[in-house]
Amino acid sequence: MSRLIVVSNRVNPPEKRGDAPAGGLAVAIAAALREYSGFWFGWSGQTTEGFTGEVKTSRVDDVTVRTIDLEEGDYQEYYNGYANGTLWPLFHYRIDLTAYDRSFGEGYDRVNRRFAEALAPLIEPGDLIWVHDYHLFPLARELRRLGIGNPIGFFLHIPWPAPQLLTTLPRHRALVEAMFDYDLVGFQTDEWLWAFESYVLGEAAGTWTRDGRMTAFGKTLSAKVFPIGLDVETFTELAASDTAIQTYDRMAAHAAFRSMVVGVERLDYSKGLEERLLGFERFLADNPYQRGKVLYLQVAPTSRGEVEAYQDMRGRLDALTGRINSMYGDMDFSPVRFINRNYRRDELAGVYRAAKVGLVTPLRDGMNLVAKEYVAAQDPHDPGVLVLSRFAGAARQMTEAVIVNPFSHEEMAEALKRALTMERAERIDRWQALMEGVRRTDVKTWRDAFVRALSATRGTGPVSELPVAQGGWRGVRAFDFARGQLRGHRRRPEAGEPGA
Ligand code: GDG
Repeated sequence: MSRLIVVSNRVNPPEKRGDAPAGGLAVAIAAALREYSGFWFGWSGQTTEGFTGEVKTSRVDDVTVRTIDLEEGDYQEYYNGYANGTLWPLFHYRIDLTAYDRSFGEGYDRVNRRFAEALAPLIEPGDLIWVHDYHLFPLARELRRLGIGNPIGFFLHIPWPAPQLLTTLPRHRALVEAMFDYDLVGFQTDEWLWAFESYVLGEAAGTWTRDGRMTAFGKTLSAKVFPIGLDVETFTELAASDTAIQTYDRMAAHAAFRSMVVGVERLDYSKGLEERLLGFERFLADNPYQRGKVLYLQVAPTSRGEVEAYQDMRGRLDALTGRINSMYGDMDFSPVRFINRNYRRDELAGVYRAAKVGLVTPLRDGMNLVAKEYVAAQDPHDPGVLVLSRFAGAARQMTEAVIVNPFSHEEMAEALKRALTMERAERIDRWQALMEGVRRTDVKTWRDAFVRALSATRGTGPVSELPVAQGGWRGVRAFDFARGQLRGHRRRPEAGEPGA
């Protein structure tokens, strides 16, 4: 069987399964690699004075990891710069926060080249290479330049922006062209696939081939939807652990007859924390009889603390929390508890279970695994209610949640009220449907579907002639999201095209 080589920016498998670092990607990849032979390649998280390119190999909780160190300049330009100062905000629709700095782009290309040069000698014929996320868009291009012809797939964990936004990026065309060095490109939802398709067809004169692939820049790729899921088995084990139960008891005692609402995420502007606090404030303002009866706990460990936009946000959140607590608190009670630290996953499971409402309201999110974790941690006989932003990829699947527009404080307040007063029978019905979906589309389904689709590609070969549909029409395909598959569209061939 082929080996699977997973490549991502950071390589950080959890040391112990209960003790994972924050970040959905690490959790999902570690689960995938326990099942396949192969290794996980990427940055160690360390910086050195000069770049050595030395690859270090180790084994962490049944996963073989191979890492390289980066230079300080790489870290600033590639990681803090282009990846998290340019691409992350742009791909989360925040062009107001996007830094367009040429040196960042140069650092980004340099690090992708360094990754490729360190990885290429480790690749054997037959290996499947699976690249993750926005830090590494041009990695396949660099590997192809070094003569690697293996199948290479790419999975984007975050949204793909609408063309109107992407075209604000100075080198947008080069970025999309580099995608065509992959054989397979996966997105979390149909919405992100459509946005990609829209750029390729509209800006790059691309087309769909009859067998459901996309052609542009003289190259062809498969583009598909693979919604990421939870490692449900491991997570439900964690939720039943002693630590989870102790945390549950502690939280239940702390809430002391109050209903607890919980939010858990990395401290990131895409997660809508300010809007959530404003929505909660509105809820307290509109519902005086709920004051003193509801406690909102927000767990938000620091992430990317060196990027300026993150530091600014921190100050605003502290001010907002202070305002709500002084307005609606009492001598012995504060309605908002904002905790800026990392908890163990088993502790989080206990916190989720103790909360009557899981408030997951990002402004834009590729998928959002917290929504799925909240559901998986609930008591089947007395489950809490998930309030979920319509702008999370997860909302495409989790339609039985209370779906909300996080930009509207009124809607947020109403959704909270509805969730907190929902009858048990309705909570159980909704939870059962949600849990069935969480189980059906778990991390294994995601991983196996991607690896199967990648194995079915051929790697780089000569670009074949565009197939022409019968009757002189060229086949163009679009995604049918009700059926989860591509459906055929047709358009007239243009003058000069075969079949015109
Ligand atoms: C990206 C995409 C996509 C949070 N706080 C703590 C902690 N966490 C864990 C959660 C969850 C993970 O971090 C967050 O995953 P998300 O999916 O919600 O979000 P991102 O980190 O932005 O992940 C996202 C994901 O990739 C996967 O494709 O869903 O859309 O943005 O697992 O539990 N974990 C621990 N302590 C904390 O305090 N241990």
